[in-house]
Amino acid sequence: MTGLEMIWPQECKKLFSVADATATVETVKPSQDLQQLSAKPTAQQRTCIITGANSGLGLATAKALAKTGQWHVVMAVRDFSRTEKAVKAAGLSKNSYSLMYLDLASQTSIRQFVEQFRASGRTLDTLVCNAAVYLPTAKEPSYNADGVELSVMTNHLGHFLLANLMLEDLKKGKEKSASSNGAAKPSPRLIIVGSITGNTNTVAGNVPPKADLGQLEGLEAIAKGATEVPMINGGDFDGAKAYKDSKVCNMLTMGEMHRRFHDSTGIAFSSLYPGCIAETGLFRNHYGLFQKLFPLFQKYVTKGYVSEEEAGNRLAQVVSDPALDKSGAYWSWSRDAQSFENTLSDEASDSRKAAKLWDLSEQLVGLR
Ligand code: LMG
Ligand code: NDP
Ligand code: PMR
Repeated sequence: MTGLEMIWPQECKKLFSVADATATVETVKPSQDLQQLSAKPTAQQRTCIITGANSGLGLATAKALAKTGQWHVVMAVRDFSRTEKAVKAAGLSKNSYSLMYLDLASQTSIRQFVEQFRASGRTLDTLVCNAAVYLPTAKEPSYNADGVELSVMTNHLGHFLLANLMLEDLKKGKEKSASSNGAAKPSPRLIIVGSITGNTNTVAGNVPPKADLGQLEGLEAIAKGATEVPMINGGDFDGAKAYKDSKVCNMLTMGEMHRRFHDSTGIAFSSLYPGCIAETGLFRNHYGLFQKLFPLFQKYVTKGYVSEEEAGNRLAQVVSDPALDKSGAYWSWSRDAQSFENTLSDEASDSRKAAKLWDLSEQLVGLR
């Protein structure tokens, strides 16, 4: 491992968190050295970026795609040494993956990531917005350097900005494949991981606290200049609700992208609930007792449990299975592991709310 590889994440963290707050600190230039750390995809491979690919669902999906030999996975992560360890343990071959630094809690880091990806000259076939934080035991909200609550920023706004910026790259990928002489490549895909707990048309979605974005009063307040607004609906902080709300935003964003861009770009936008992967890092902030009992509850009571490996195969299917290329779809799997298109809750499929969320989110990430 080179020195740069070891210091890069720490250095970036410092720079990005300050840069967002003050806008006066110099941003980090794309580094040639950093790009050389990573193998490039071969001509036969397609490229898939996965955010938060160092653990849980993201890592399992990276493994499933890498082992096909047809995919090169760009693991967009904030901790290189942990990712390297995970990759070694999984035995991924050198040219099946590369690492790029991304902190979704920082707009600067997201823009830097996109710049670096472009500087590497790669073509993008699929973007998977997978990373998330869940802060169920926090009594007080945490904010990023811009004063935005961390679950909203990481899970929704960070991915909203990334997905919008990378539309350009996905479109280029499509143009390239159309003009190449080889066999026609499948359409590019943009996948945003959703969840059952954000959907109130299910039992899981009715466990309190329930998702409810209200009329987006909290986001409106931020757009008018407020900082440290804890909840999207303007209410008091509740970490479990903030997570479920962010998942509703993920699913609304997928639907809105489909309505706005599918016909003109040919990109397939989709979301999914991969099953309850009850042992991932997502629950790292939950009580110890919860971490012990929750997998048992899901295995033996709800029967909604899936292993990381199975969930990774499911998301990999959404990335690459020709049968799952429908745009605007929210995928789920039945007990016998068959994929089917599921129905979103009223709120997660509300196109008026999606349009308002889009408008406010654009303002909050400086897209207009
Ligand atoms: C909150 O607790 C926490 O306070 C918060 O921090 C956060 O974690 C949040 O959602 C996350 O939860 C909520 C509370 C809700 O949950 C609990 O306290 C229960 C924890 C359960 C976790 C595991 C328990 C394991 C126990 C059993 C172990 C089993 C071992 C198995 C061995 C088996 C061997 C054979 O809980 C409640 O408030 C309780 C009641 C809520 C029930 C709500 C159910 C809603 C159903 C409504 C249906 C409505 C219909 C919908 C329409 C469906 C349409 C198809
Ligand atoms: P994990 O905690 O294992 O994975 C989440 C990943 O997100 C980690 O790699 C984490 O990186 C990364 N991440 C967190 N914050 C940031 C950030 N600021 N910038 C970049 N990356 C970040 O959880 P899961 O694998 O369970 O979660 C993956 C997705 O699956 C999430 O979208 C979740 O909502 C969804 N999901 C999970 C379910 C489950 O039962 N577990 C069910 C339904 C959906 P780091 O290690 O650096 O913190
Ligand atoms: Mg839930 C009936 C089916 C079912 C399913 C599929 C899930 C998935 N859960 C179900 C039911 C219940 N859960 C019931 C009846 C209860 C009350 C006992 C319950 C409780 C519960 C808690 C406390 N469940 C939880 C929590 C969490 O902290 C998790 C959460 O809400 O995170 C936001 C969670 C989850 N249950 C799920 C899934 C997939 C989660 C993980 C969160 C997610 O990614 O959406």
